Amino acid sequence: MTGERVASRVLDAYALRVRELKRVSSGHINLTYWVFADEGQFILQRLHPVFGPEVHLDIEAVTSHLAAKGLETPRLVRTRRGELWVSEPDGRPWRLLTCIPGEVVRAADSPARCAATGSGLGRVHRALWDFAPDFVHRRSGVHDTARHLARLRAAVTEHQDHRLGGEIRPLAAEILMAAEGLAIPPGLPLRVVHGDPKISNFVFAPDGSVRAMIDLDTFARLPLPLELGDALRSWCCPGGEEAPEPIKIAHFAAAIEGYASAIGELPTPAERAAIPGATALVAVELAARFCTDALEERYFAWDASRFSSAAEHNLVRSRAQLALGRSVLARLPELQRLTSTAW
Ligand code: GN1
Ligand code: MG
Repeated sequence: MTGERVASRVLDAYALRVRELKRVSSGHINLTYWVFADEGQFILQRLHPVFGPEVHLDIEAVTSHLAAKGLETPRLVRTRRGELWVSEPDGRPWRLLTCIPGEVVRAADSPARCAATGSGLGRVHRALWDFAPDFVHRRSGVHDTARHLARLRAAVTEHQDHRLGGEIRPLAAEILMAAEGLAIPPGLPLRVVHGDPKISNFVFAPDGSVRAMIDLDTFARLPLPLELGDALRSWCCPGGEEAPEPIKIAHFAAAIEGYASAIGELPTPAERAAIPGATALVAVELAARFCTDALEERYFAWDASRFSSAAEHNLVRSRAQLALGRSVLARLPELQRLTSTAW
């Protein structure tokens, strides 16, 4: 059965009069549809196997907390039977979310955009600072860099005869070299954070401010610099995630100022100081993940209208993230100065 037919069957579980269903293709992970109903607009998603259905209990807890603190957030819509998700016969969970109207962008187009996004992320972190959820769903090793690198090494060994091996192998070697010595200081506290704060996971209001964060499957306790590093590696490249461009310093400065002004004195000096290094770390780690997927072709969604295979697309993404990570390392003292003056 096509995704669309399963999607409309899943919608029968909800008390909605559906008018139209449209595929949304921007995410790399979950299959997503935009639902137009008499009752309003919604987002219907089939969960990627990397997440278990119990993640919805966490989403419900986090979004209740955010809403109680006055923040806008998508909320899970319960089925007619009061359930938070629907299990399909194919075994894959689906869920329906309210839709936050606004603009979603694939790249941060200006320092002002970065300042607004920094302030939006800071507000979310601040609202979650005193929140102590018992997360039911745990996706371990999200930023276990050593494990991502080990996977890349194993994939290189396993896929010796890959048709793009001549391009992928040297790139893998460069990634492994760039990753050497990259780490955040040990012993940093764990904070409740979004877990995937890339630019396309924010919804903007017409005045440019952040209305809400979306893609709520990844909330977790993480060292704060890794969350910020993931954010900044995404926000500080106006060409987008696939452009092999160096980090944009003006974007970084605006982002970190926006974040600092919203979060205030909550992060410790050690957490703040680790942010620039973590930005390089997450970029190189993501380069490794994309490179592994260039060999394995099984994890990230890819765009068949622009590339002839997952390998080609992930190779481009991997190169871009490596270039970004290297440029962060080259400008580290400057980024550290900007970070310390932001607070
Ligand atoms: C994935 O689902 P999406 O596209 O928002 C990935 C993130 C990566 C990101 C890179 C669960 O996020 O970890 O940083 O792609 N999500 C998962 O664009 O692996
Ligand atoms: Mg997303």
